[in-house]
Formats: sequence, structure tokens, C-alpha cells
Amino acid sequence: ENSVSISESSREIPPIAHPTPEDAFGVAANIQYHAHYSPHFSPSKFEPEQAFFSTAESVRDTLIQRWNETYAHFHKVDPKQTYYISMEYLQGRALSNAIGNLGLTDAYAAALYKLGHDLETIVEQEKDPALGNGGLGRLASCFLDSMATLNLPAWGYGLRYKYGLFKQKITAKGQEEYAEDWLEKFSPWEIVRHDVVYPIRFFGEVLVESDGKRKWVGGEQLQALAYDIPIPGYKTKNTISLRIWEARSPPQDFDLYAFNAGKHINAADLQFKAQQICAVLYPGDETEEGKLLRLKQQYLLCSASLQDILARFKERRSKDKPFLWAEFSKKVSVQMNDTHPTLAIPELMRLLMDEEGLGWDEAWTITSSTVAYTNHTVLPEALEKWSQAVMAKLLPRHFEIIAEIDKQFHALVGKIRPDLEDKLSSLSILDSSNPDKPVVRMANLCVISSHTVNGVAELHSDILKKELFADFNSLWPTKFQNKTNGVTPRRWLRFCSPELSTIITKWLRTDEWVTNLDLLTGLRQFADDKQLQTEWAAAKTANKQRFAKYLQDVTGIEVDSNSLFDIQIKRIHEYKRQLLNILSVIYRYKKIKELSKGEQMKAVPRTVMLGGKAFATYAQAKRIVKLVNDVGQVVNNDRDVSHLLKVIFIPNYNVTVAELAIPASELSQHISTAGMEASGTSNMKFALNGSLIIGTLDGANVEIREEIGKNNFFLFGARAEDVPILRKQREEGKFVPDPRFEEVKDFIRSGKFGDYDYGPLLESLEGNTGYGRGDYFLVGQDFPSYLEAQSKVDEAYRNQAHWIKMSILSTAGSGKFSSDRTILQYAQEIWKIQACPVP
Ligand code: KOT
Repeated sequence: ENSVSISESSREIPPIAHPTPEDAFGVAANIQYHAHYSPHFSPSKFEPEQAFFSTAESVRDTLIQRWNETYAHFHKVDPKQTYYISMEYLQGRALSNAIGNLGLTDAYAAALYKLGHDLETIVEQEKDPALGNGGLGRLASCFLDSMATLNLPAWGYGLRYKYGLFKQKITAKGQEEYAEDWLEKFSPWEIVRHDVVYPIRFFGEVLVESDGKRKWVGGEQLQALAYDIPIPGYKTKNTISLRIWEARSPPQDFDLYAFNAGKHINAADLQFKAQQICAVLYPGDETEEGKLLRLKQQYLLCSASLQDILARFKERRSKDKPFLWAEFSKKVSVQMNDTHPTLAIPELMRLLMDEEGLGWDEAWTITSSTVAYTNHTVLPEALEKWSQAVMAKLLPRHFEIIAEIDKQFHALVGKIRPDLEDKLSSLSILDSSNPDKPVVRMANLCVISSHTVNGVAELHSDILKKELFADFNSLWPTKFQNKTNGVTPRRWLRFCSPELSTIITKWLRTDEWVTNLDLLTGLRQFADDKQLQTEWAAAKTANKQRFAKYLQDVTGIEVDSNSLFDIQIKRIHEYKRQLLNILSVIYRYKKIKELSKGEQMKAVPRTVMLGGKAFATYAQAKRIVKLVNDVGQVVNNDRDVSHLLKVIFIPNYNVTVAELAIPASELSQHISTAGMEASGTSNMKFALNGSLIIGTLDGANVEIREEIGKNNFFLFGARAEDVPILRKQREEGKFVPDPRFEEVKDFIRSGKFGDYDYGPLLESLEGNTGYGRGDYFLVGQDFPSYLEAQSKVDEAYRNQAHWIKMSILSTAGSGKFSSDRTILQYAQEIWKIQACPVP
């Protein structure tokens, strides 16, 4: 069998005093040390790239020391610990974040200066690992930052994809995708753990032994190898782990006989096959395609993580106290980030029953009091369903367990809620209603097996309780909770906008807001203060100029830093309605062209920026990207207009780009069809950075508007509860489109923006019903109210003092949206864990 070990060795090496780089001299010496003794390049070279790796390795020394201390402390105290399991993390660059959290930014800046470099250039050498698609992955990373900062005994588990989310290039054809090789030159942040390896099985069969015990045997066997990424908290010693797994075949699988017989490629067959499993991030954001490889990824993540959790639980118990499985859920809590890690449920059952010898009832009690599930979407096409046939073949034992959970659920309903029996067909886990394609409904498995299910904003959690999971809610009303998302104030204000941070600290007379974001309300009393307004405006301008320079570098387009910076950045999706945005831009363009020179003088100059990646096979989303770029071509080159309007597509939107764009934004767009965006988290980042929001009453917009005040929010559009009614009315042919909407569509049809075929895009807005038609996302419905809201924006921007005041109030009201608040609520209300600070 494969070796499985996480234990600290019995022959421990005593720790040596580490030369802590506390000041610039120490830091510089440490960087130099790494340049010489951890060489990855010719030692004679010390260009920015080499300086980056040496600097990162020097920071890593400090991180590893704290990470070891944290592990040892958790080990000693043995508190209840949470494991956050997620298929995605969008960590962003780590260097500036790490030195910021360690409080060493000035020391590193000074040290690099001594060595002939400037920190900013060095920071820019780092690749942005994009091991996630969008909001769900970035949320996981914000959560890790908060868990570490709050000293919580909590860890993340994920996968080590070789290629993260694709790199987006914009050409005349529109979006093109290229592999993003974040490991091209190795990552200085990961620690490979050759001592943490677990066996993973696929396929095979289930044997029933004479005592009735079941055993999964045969099939393919490979290994999961751990890599640890230390996650430092802000102003605390606590440094937790993000443990990511890589698939490999057991070394003995290399076929030396084949190799020696000249079959060089065949010899490495199994190795190659295993490597494919973690080769790429599944490029799905709210779309799911049944793919065997994806299921293998999900299982690898769950199995390796659960084996690791069980091994640690046993190890912490065996020292002086014997362990009781009944204590497991008092020591372990597992949070599933959406349904992607659902296999954690049958895997925990399997390990407890087949490997540890527990009976079903005991295993079920333990499992269902350990796991909790967060839902991140109500879009029906994003609810994971796996083919029963595929599941039974790849994971025969798990399929048995899932079927048994379903059977017992049916029995339970029959016993305690016979009135729900006619609803069972929609509540059950196994859905065999389509005999050609029986499926496993992962969300139902999660709801039935978890002690807690939560949505990510109040409106979304209400929709879960009243619609998606209404019957489950009537069965288990206390199971459902809300945990409104949040973002880390470190990365999303303190570090990405040092200018604004300095001002906030000055006016609040403390920097405690960085860990207690509610303190921002203290800015309200100064919102009218001319001095603060002047300083605030200057910080915004500096951030706008920095971003303008970036845009000039990557697009070649010159941007007027005095224009209103209007930004929509997020994954491209019809429900997010980038189309609504660009249609209104076209309308604006037309109207500006109709103005007299005198009238033009009064117009508010705007730079409209959109960015985001379209799923590679999502044709409609790609057409939207193309349209934005085509509109930009025409508008930006029209000399009558370009001083009043520019349209820019921000290429390759990622965490790093967001860190530049958000602080520069004055207006940001969160304009999804009401009821469709579970929460949104960039809306929180923009509001925190004093960017006003134009938006619908969707997701967390609702709560943001409550917090910052409705006068500081440009609201428009249908309400969630009206959406089904409006769709129905449209089906009945009762919708009368606004003439301005027709005018804009005709303008596109006229060929003004080139000869690309926009037919399919425009057709989605026509008709009353049908797949991809009938304006399902209500673009035409909301168009007039959106234009009105946009006019209010122009009007408000004319009064700069008032605009700045609204901007200050926006930041002042954003305290609720700290992920520290969110994580504290998870810790208290779901995980039942307590802080465990390293002394
Ligand atoms: C993707 C596939 C299946 C299920 C859910 C998703 C998903 C949802 N990916 N990202 N999300 C977003 O998650 C964010 C964090 O909670 C939300 O703010 C956002 O509204 C979701 O769209």
C-alpha cells in the first residue's frame, strides 16, 4: 500500500533561531542570501525577475516559521477546526499581500532600494495564479485571509491545477484564449509535502465480505500529493494553510521494462494519465458540462482532504488520550463551497464504515453533523447533476452510499412528513425521471446530508428558502441560514489603495478600521468637510491616473483622467447584462452626436470600461465581448465624440487588474436581472473604495444600498418578485418596447459597428418566448429605467462636491461587507469554532 503519513517525525529536529528580517538591513541580507544560496538563475544576474524570487523566498522564511508555529500550536491546543473545501481559489499575487500582513512593507521597500530595485517593479514580476473562475473562487481566498487574521483554527483545501483560468487576448476576432502557466518558473509560495501522500482509487468494484462488510477494490490507483501555501493573517502570528493536491501515479508505475524495450512513451503512460487530472481548471462559471475528468478532480479533492482530516484527527487523539469517533464532529467541521466538493459526504461515510469499521447509523450521525453547504447560485443550469451511470462506474461504492442516503431520506419523509410524499420526485437525490439519462442531484444530496445550508446574501437566502429549497425548508426550518458575503479589507482597500487608506487613517485617527471595518462609519461626520473632500478627490485622481496609465500600456488607448470612470468588470454572462450596458453606451453615442457644440460643452465626459472573461464555448458571451470592442473602435475614433465618450474593453480581467481598476472607479455597474446574482462581491469592493453603484435590487446590492443610504445608490430595474410576472406578460405578447431600445438595435443592424454578424445576439432580445429568445434577462424591460438612472448619474457628477460626499458615504457605509464579519458569523453560527491565537 502507499505510504500515508502526516505525523511529525518522532525524531524531531530542534528549531533554530531564525534571523528574522525585522529591519531593512536584515531584509536586504536575507534577500541577498537567497540570491546566492537558492539560485534558480545565474548568480551573476539580479534583474527584477531574480530579485522577485529572492525577495519572495526571504518572505517565505518568515511565513514558514510562523506557519510551523501555528501548526504546532493548533496541534497542542487541539481546538475544533474547520476545513474549507473548494475547487477554486483566486489568490491573486502574494508578495505585497504577505509583506503587508506581516507589517514589513516599509522594510522590504527600503531593502530593495538598497539592492537597486523598487518594490513596485518587483511586485509586478509575480504571476497571478488564477486557480478559479470568478466570485466563488475569490470569496474562498478572502475567507482564508479572514480566517488567518481572526486566528481561527481553519484551513483551506483545493487542487493544484497546472493551468489556471485562461489568459484572454482581444483580437479583431474577439476573445482568444491562451493557457496560463502560473508554474512556468515555479511558485515560491508552495511547499511540496512529500510526507503527505494519499492513495486515490477510480473505477473498480465493490466486494461483499463474509461478515457483510463492503470493500472497494480494483480499478485504477493513483496518489494525491500535498502542496502547502502559507496564508498569513494581518498583524498576527497565525499563519494557516491552503493545502492543494496534485494527482500523480505511484512512482513504481513507471514501466522500466517497457522503457528498456524502447517504448519510451508507453513507459510513462500511467504517469501522463495521472497528470491530466489536475492539468486544467474546469472553465465553468455557472455552466456545467458532465465531464469524467471533472468528476475525477472533485473526487480527488474530497478523498485526499478527508483522508488528511481523519489522519489528523486520529493523530491528535492518540498521543495521550484514546479517540472516540463520537467526538469527531466536536473537533472537525467541513464547509463545502457549493456542490463541487459534495463527494466529501459519501467519502466520509465510506472511510468511517469501510476503513474504520463503523456502522451506518454512527457514520451518518458523524457525517451529517460535520458537513455544511454553501449555495452560490440559483441558475438551474448551474445546479450540478451527474449521470448515475458515470458515477456508478467511476465511484461504485460512493454510488451505493448515495443511493442508501436517498432511500433513508424517502423513509424519513414517509414517517415524519407523509404530506410531502408527492413532492419526493423533486426532493430525492436520484432523479430517474428521464429514463435515458438518470442523474444524481448534488444539491439535494448536500441539503439532505448537511447540518446547515446557507445562501450568500439575504435576498438569495430568501430565494433558497422560498423557492429552490422550499420543501426542504419546511422539513428542516432551522437548517437554513444566511451568511452575506464579504471581502477582505486588507487586499481590497488597505493594500490596493494606500492613498485612500492614509486619508481614512488620518481622519479616523486610527488604523484599526483595517481589522474592524465598522469603524468606517466614523467618516460620516466628516462627509461635508471641505478638507476631507479635497483629500478624497486627490486620492481618487491619483488612482485614476495610475489606472489610465495601465490602460494606455495594455490597449494603447489614451484615457482622459478627468472623465467619469465608469466600470463593469465581472465574468461575461447574459444574466449580468453587459449587453444592457453597451446598448446604453450606443444610445449615449448617438445622442452626443446629435448635440450642438454648445450643448456638448455641458455634457459629462465619460470613460466606460468593461472587462471580463467569457466561457470559451459560450457563444453569446463572446459576441458581447466582440460588440464592446467594435463599439469602442467606432466611438474612440470618432473625433466628434471621443472627447466626451470612450469605450474600453479591459483585457484579461483578473485579481491583479481588479486591484488597479477598483480604486480608480467612480461609478460601477452591478446590473444583473433581479433574482439572478446570488450576491456579487465586487459590488462590495467598489463601494468600499468610494465608487458609487448603479444597480438593480439583486444579491448584496440590496444590503449595500441599505447600509450606504438610498440617496447614494443609482437604482433601477424590475424587482426580483416581478421578474416571473414580467416574463409571463411578455409571453402573452403584452410587452411594448421603448422606442429608444428599438433605435439602438436598429443602429447595430445598420452595420455601423462593422460587418460581424450580431444577428444571434439581437435575436435573443426578440420574440416572446423560446430558448435563447424572448429577452429572458429583461434587457428591453429594464432599458428605460436604466437610461433614467444613467441621466441621474450625469446630473450628480456635475456637482463634484456632492459626488465626493456620496463617495465618502459609500466607503463609510461599507463596514458590514468585511469578510471578517462574514467569517465570524460562519465560525459562531455554523462551525462552532473559537479563535486559537499563537502566543
Ligand atoms: C459556478 C458553478 C456552479 C455553481 C456556482 C457557481 C458560481 C457562483 N461561481 N461563482 N458564483 C458566484 O459566487 C459568488 C460568491 O458567493 C457570488 O457573489 C456570485 O453572485 C456568484 O455568481
